[in-house]
Parts: sequence; C-alpha cells; structure tokens
Amino acid sequence: MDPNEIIARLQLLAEQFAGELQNQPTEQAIRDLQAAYLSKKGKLGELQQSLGKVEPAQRKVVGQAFNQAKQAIVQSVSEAIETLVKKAEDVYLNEYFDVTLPGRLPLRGTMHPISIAMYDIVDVFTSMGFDVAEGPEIETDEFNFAKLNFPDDHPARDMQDTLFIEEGKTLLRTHMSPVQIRSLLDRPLPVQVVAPGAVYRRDDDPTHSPMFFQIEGLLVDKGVHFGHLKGVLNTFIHQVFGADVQMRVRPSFFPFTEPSVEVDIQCIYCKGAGCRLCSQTGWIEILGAGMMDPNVLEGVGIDSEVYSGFAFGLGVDRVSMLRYEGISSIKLFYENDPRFLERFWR
Ligand code: FA5
Repeated sequence: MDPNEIIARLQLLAEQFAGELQNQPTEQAIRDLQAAYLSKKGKLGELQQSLGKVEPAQRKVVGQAFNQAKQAIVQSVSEAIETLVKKAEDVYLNEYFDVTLPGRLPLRGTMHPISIAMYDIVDVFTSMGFDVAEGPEIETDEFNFAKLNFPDDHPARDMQDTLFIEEGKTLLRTHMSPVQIRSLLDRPLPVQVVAPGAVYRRDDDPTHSPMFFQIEGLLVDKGVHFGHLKGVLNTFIHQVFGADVQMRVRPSFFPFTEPSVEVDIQCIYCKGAGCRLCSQTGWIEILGAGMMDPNVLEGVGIDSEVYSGFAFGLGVDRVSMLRYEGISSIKLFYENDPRFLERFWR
C-alpha cells in the first residue's frame, strides 16, 4: 500500500480530531473522543492495521508518523481538560466569589474559662508564698480516703459517689485532698502548697458535673492557727471577686479537718440582698476548709503537738460560674461549643 496515502489519511484524521475536540463540553466527553481515535478499534487503530501492507523499507517512516499523531492527540487532550478546569474555576470565582466583600477572620482558639480561672487563682496563692503541687488522677483508696481519716463506712466511699477502678483499691480521685498526703510525705516541713486538678464523682445536674476542677490548699508549720486560714482565704476572695466582697465561715464537717468550715461569699450579683442565684440567702458557698485533723498529721509521721496546719478545697467551676454572669449550667464548660468559649477570649 502507498505510504503517502496512509500518511495523508493520518493527517486527515488528526485534523478531524482537532476539530471535534473544540466543542467537547465535559472531561468525560473529551476522554470518550480520545478513545474513539486511539483505542485498538478506534479510527487510528483501524488505519494502523494497513501498516502491515506497506513495504518493509518504508514501514519505519509510516510508524513514526503514527507515533507523532498519537502523541499530538494525547497532548491536546490534556490541554483541553486543563482549559476546561480553568474555565470552571473562573465561572466559580465570578459567580460565587465576590472579591469586593470584606474578609472573614478565621476562628481563633481561646484559653478555656476553667483554665483562665485556675491560672488566676493559683497566681493569687503563689503570690502569698504557696508552691504548686501535683498528684495522679488515678488514686489509691488509701490516699483518697484512708489516710484522710475517712471511716470505712463513710458515704463518699459508696459506689454512688466514687468512680472505682478496682473497688477498695484504685479509683478516680474524688477530691484534691490526697495531694495533702502526698505533699506531706514528699516535702520537708514547713509545707505550703496549692494543688489544682481534675476530680471525678458520680454527680450530674446543672451545678454538678461528673468531672470538675478543684484547687486544694495546704499549710503545715509550727503555730499555724485558724486566723491564718481566714486571712489567706480573705485575701483570695478579695483578689478574685473584688475588695468589697464579704466572706462568711460556717461550721461544717470533713473527716480530715477539725474544726471544719464551709466558706461562703456574699452573692456578687445581688450584693447580699437575695436573688435566684443565691436562693434568696445573699450568700454562695465556694469552698470547704478547716484545721488539719491531728490524726492525719500523725498518719504521715508529723508530731501534731509541735506542728499544726490548715487546708482548703475550692471548686473552680463554681468560681468560674460566679465570675462570668449568665452561665446557667456547668455543662457549658465541657461541651466545647466555640460560640460559648469565644466569650472568654482575652
Ligand atoms: C471537698 O472535696 C474537700 N476535699 C474540700 C476540703 C479540702 C475541705 C480541704 C477541707 C479541707 P466538697 O465535696 O464540699 O469538699 O467539694 C469542694 C467544692 O467542690 C464544693 O464547694 C463545690 O464548689 C465543688 N464541687 C463539689 N462537687 C462538685 C461537682 N460535682 N461539680 C462541680 N463542683 C463540685
């Protein structure tokens, strides 16, 4: 067969392909067109079968012409797809993207309100000479209860209140007071520490969360008395809630302190007049405290005739709810809704 005729027909097919390629509306249509020319049974494929009828000496030239034509088709297919994508982007940018609109700032992360309160409170105590102490969230029954003078049948040990890992042995700490024991065992006297951390209980209502945060305070030295405790707590309350906020101390009971008290602050919303937040009493409880029970001191090898101390434990969530007006449920702290957390950016 005449090689020139094959090459002429090849050129004709190439021109025909170029013409058809112009108006393909989608990437799929372009790929179908490519297949119609380049697949085995495609237009070029059929013509290529005539290569066998060409004189062997001239086959090389004709073969090269086929290769060039195929490469040109592949190249123009990828260019056509690129043009199509670019066109779609332009349509999107023009129709849906108004470059004249002012930009929107991306949402910025903020410190969590509980963390803000923890840092602020710890700062107040470190400025009074307290060191920061730590303990594990998974505690032993011994440190969480026994060494703190809890009798075996104390209700807090009950499955209702405590999240046990292995009953009677390990648990999620129910309060920060075990850090009292750890600090007294680990540090030389005098000991003056605050311990911030997460604690766990089987509690769940608008003011009680199953996980919440406490800050424990402890001071053990010679000659420590109740006046020191009141002085430290008064300073804390004035620094955190304002110099005009009054505090009051009510008798209470904790197994590890004697005497034990609960400390209320004057309601910061109604200033003591009585409102819904303070159940019309004018006061809100924020912490438990007391003088270290001599049994606890003796239990860690400290002579209670020589040394005395005080301890307190405050609920950080409670303090945050009081600091920021309008927090109706403790759950808001733990849902991590950015619309809520944004309020605390500073
Ligand atoms: C205690 O946990 C004692 N360890 C505090 C203490 C320390 C007393 C040292 C004496 C000496 P209480 O169970 O009352 O005490 O808890 C202390 C504070 O934690 C409460 O005043 C309250 O503010 C907060 N609290 C208690 N349960 C929850 C809860 N489920 N959710 C949020 N806050 C809570």
